[in-house]
Amino acid sequence: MKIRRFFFIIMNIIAMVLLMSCSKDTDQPDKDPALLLGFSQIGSESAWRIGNTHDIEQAAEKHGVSLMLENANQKQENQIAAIRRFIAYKVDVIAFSPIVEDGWDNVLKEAKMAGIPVILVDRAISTENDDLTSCLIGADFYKEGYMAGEYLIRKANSLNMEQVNIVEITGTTNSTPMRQRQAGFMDAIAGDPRMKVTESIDGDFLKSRGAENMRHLLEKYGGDIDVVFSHNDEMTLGALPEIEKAGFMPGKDMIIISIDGGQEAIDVLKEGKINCVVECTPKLGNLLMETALKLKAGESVQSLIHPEEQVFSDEQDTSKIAPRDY
Ligand code: GZL
Repeated sequence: MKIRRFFFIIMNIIAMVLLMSCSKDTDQPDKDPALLLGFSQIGSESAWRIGNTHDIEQAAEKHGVSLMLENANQKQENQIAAIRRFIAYKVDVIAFSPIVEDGWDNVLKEAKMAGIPVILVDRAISTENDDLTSCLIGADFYKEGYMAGEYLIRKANSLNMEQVNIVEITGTTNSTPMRQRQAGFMDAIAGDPRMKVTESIDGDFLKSRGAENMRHLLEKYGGDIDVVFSHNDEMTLGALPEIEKAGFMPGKDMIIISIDGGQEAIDVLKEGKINCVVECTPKLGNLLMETALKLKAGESVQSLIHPEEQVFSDEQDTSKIAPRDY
């Protein structure tokens, strides 16, 4: 009798252990995400921006990151509201691409109080408090502008130009790419007395505004325009038909310089209607996920990470430019 009772108790203990281990497994989700990342994206204003969003989504999946991505539709107030939602949701890391450089201190102080690290993607902020963000992952916009200016000097030399009248269609006023591309370009041409910027006008990185601004500039300066320096491909692609409607051949009668390097602009470069496209890669997703995972693990990260970028132009065999997936 005692033996039977002993075996009965042992069997019950084994059954309980097995049950607990099984129930423990079913309580656990199939796979805990590596981290929960809140990302506020500016909008969908350009092929570059759409490519950037797609790359971040792909990188999140590849790294097992649970991504809360919110599109701000070009409004800073929507980005601020999204960051507040991420804080309330207690995400592990917040990342965002600030549409303009100013106006972020209050919401970033709230993120800091909540103990949530913040990564800047693509664009920077201007602040007195340099401890509100952990890292900036984005292009060296000053260098992009400088490389555009260096190309123009080489092009003017090859055409034996004595006077170079430039119109500039800028990106969103007070955004990092606008400020730094303009600064780099102006610094590159500053020492060349032939170079004269007749007007700079804000195109907000939008195709429609590129067209509208080009119409205004053609009405005002017409054939006196030697160069169009545009801060992104969208505005360039908006401007080109207006140049042709006015009876000029872009790439021939006017030197066209653009930035981003999306497929559509590269195709037009190959047609000879754009002379130079400075690359600005939107592929920041892997760098973002690797950095966010390090922050969650309590590891230190570089404060500034610039991707490698190149210049595409009519100085090279453009038929050899590899397909661009944005
Ligand atoms: C550059 C990015 C700019 C692109 C534009 O990194 O911020 O914003 O050049 C985009 O196409 O709108």
